[in-house]
Amino acid sequence: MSDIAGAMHLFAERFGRRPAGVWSSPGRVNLIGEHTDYNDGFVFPFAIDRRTTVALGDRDDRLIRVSSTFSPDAVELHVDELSPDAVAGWAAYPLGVAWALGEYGADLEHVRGVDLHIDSDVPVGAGLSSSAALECAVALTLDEHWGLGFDRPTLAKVGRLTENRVVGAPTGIMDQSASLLGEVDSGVLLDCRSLDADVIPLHFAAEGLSLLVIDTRVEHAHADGGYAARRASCEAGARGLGVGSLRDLRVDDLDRAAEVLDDETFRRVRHVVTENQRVLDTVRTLREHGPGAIGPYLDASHASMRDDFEISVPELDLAVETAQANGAIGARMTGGGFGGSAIALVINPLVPVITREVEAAFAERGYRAPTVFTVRADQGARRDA
Ligand code: GAF
Repeated sequence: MSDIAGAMHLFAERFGRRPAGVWSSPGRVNLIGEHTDYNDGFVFPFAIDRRTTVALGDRDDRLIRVSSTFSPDAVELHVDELSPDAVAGWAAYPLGVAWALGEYGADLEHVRGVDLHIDSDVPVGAGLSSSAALECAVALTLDEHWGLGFDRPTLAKVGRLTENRVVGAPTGIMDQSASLLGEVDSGVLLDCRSLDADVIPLHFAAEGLSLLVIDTRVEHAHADGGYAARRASCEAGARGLGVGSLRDLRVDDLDRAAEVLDDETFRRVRHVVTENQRVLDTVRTLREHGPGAIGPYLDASHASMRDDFEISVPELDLAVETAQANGAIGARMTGGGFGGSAIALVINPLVPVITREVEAAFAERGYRAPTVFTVRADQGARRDA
């Protein structure tokens, strides 16, 4: 587990002195609203109690040196040499964030160098946004240390630019927004067009509910083709229907869409349009009837991703079906798809039952053993020390 004392200790071990400060930012689970963010739509994620921690020390020169618990070697770069493709590998994330801050107007000519040590307990490749946690932790660290004064929505854009240009994944703004704006026991309803965010209490614990994550351990990467292909289909659908983005369509418009678009593009569009509506319905239901009533929307979201958007994999379907068959309130894959995790909202006594049943179902099919654990909605990015 990543913690503050641990982060300070690791920094001291790597750099031989105490850090000047420690910051952290969490991974996220998306409760509902998948592949809607880059279509200007709605998402409803929450920040989780798994965090990436950055310990920072001052330097007298203008070098940025980054080290990580997960790599033996530190990587260093002069501030003047920051660019989207200056380095490869894990260090591209923190150094890319420093570059992206400059793209958003930070005066990098007058900042001094820093040493950063990065630690994390957000699982990598599980669809829980370990990369956004890293980007947002570094963005907040440098923003506060250098006194840049960016607001959180701008830091989210800095993280997205890093992901798009440095990592090469054409992702939207959801993950970084969840990581920066999340609050304890709450979800973030984000309008990805206006970037208006509404923090909404989830009341899971008060209602005796747990949110189970089932990491299928099928690794996904958004820099691969599937994610970009889905995004391209959405853009083609919007063009074909003469709208700026799929956000401009309502469920009532789908009959016309079916006439104009080819079958595959139509199904991609139908997922996005109905998913936007499901996000709004989920939030309304949560407010009016509590979390125990949102299950049908989670289930419908999964079916839509499996059948229309075609981003699920057999392991995710099995996780969802097993959770549903054993009494989950609702279940769906979460994140970009093609692997990663499913989530299931369950009453507390069913946590061990569903865990056991999912593990048994995976073993029976000969799938790699999944990792099953619960998460809580936690605070977004913050300074810890
Ligand atoms: C990934 C992306 F990073 C997000 O922007 C979002 O598109 C998500 O997939 C799908 O909803 O997490």
